[in-house]
Amino acid sequence: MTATTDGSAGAVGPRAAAASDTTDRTDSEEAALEASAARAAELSVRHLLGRQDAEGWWKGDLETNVTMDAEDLLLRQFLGILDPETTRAAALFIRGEQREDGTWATFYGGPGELSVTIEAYVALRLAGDLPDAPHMARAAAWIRERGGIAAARVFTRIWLALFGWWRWEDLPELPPELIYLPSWFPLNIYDFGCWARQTIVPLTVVSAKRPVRPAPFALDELHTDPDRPNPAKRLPSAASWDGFFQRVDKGLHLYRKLAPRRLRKSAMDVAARWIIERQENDGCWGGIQPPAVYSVIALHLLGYDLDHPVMRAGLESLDRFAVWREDGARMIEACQSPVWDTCLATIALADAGVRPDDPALVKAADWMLGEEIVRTGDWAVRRPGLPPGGWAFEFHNDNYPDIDDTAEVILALRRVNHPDQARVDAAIARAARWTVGMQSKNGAWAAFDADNTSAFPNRLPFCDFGEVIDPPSADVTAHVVEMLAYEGKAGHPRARRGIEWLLAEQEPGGAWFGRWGVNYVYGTGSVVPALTAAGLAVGHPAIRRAVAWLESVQNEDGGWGEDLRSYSERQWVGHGTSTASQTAWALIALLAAGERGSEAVRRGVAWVVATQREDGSWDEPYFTGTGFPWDFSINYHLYRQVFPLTALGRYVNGEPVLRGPGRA
Ligand code: R04
Repeated sequence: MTATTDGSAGAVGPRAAAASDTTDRTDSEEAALEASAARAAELSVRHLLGRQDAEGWWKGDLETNVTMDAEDLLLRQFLGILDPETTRAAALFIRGEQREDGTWATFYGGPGELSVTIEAYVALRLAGDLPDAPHMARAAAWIRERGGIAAARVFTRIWLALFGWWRWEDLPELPPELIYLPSWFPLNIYDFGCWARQTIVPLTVVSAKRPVRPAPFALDELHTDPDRPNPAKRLPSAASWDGFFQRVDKGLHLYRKLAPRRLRKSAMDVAARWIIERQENDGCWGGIQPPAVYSVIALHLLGYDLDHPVMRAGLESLDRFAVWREDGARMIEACQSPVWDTCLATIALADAGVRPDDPALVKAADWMLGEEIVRTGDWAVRRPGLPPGGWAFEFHNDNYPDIDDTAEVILALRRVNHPDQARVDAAIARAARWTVGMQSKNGAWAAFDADNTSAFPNRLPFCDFGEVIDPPSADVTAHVVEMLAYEGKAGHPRARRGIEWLLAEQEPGGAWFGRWGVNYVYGTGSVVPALTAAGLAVGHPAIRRAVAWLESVQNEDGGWGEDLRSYSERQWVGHGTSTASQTAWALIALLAAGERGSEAVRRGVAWVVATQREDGSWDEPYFTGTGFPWDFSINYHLYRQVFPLTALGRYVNGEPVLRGPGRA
């Protein structure tokens, strides 16, 4: 969109009447906007400081979709530990998320989704909602219309098979013997992204055991034809990859009958050991809810009683994913984001002018230092010998620090004047060395692993949901490049390769794809500040193209928004209702590109100021984060506070100046 002259700067106060001296008018408008931006930043700082935990961290709710809540109830039903209070509170939440048409979506404003709707429906039946209740009948009719249970994803059908509502025979096979494949062999467990691996290893045990618990009710209303569970199943040509892997799956079904019993038993023992070795200090697995759920089921099937220490800790960790709301509803978080939220809040506060030695920032830095991961993890399978360092996203995930958090924590620590600077420097040195060592062969960085790019896992019929590999992405690579630049290493050959990769990755329209945030606005908002921090001139053609793209998708109201549908439909790329976090990402990029005085920035800042609430916060019903693009979306409840503050801070105070070996 080209700059308009009518302006949307209502928040800044009434425009001066047409003056003959346009320069003066612009200057006073600029001053008014700066003043209101500074006031908004101050309010926001106060709000954010008020939300810091006494231990130094921040954590916003991590909102996803009701499969988390439904599966939590199904798990408890399966284990025989479903209690009325949990059921009531979870059902209250699930009911509140149902849409007008009877369905459940995977994100705010999104379309009804079959697998989510089935799981939510079954959970409500567990809670006692009857099939002929209007909200249930609407859901069931919609489910049948879409092909019923047969058309649901594999995960959903596994959950139903646990109660005999689906036939195990009609699910893809994934044998536990998988765990024996060496790490150089195609489809070995280390070819899967860490989250998929942590989910799949326990599921191989579950699907080998094929447990069926008595169903508390029939579910005929969700089948289109209960006698022919999967009428749509047709075998694609053997010459295609899909056809090939479907035949492999047929072979695996046959293998199930022939598998030597002792081999199978020892494979499951190895899997159990693998799972138990990876249980975190707090009893969870990988810091995310799904692996914990499946690990608890698998271990239970292998004979671990509910009061075995491993099981007890596992079940207690599941309770910690629950957020109890004021209305009595209970929401399950897929994951908790304290490290990520804390480094982003620290950056926001520092860039908004909170002094580097402010006790709040020192406390945050202290807490982050205590979270440093000092032991090796499964990432070392691909990078043996690389010394450990870095940070994970969650409270407890020592097996998997991630590259994104590590880069951002370093950027945050460099903004704080910590009394023990030697300790900070040492932690950063370890973390930066680890990050550099995790560079993939193509010169870019992924979130958790290096060179996790095999094409095979995605081909398995078992893997019909989400991402199952962890290839490098522009957003993570940008954060690493930005960190290396501020560490004074922009000229290092490793950083140069990352920069070259980013430049090659820019799309013809001028934007970068967003893997962990929605979408091109996030990618572009990540890459532009990284490239300019690394010394690329703001006049570089790549930067100019990015600026032009951002300006072209600015909304009439001055903000930016990009709908999650941009992952599946081109026409949504760059488009959607304005949100606080996405507007901030665009502004952060434009400011880094030297556009501070532009009409686009002026209108964007005015939008941020105008939409702030009285208590200094912003609202954001839209989901602007992703676990997996399209399939699994995240509403990070702190994004709406930290990113607008970062943008306002940089608008008011200029680009960040960091301590340490970089620019300071
Ligand atoms: C924003 C960048 C930090 N980092 C990404 C971390 C995201 C944290 O949130 C989640 C991560 C997840 N992974 N896998 C799942 C998941 C959920 C999150 C997951 C979801 C569903 C199923 C299995 C796994 F909320 Br089923 C990595 C780079």
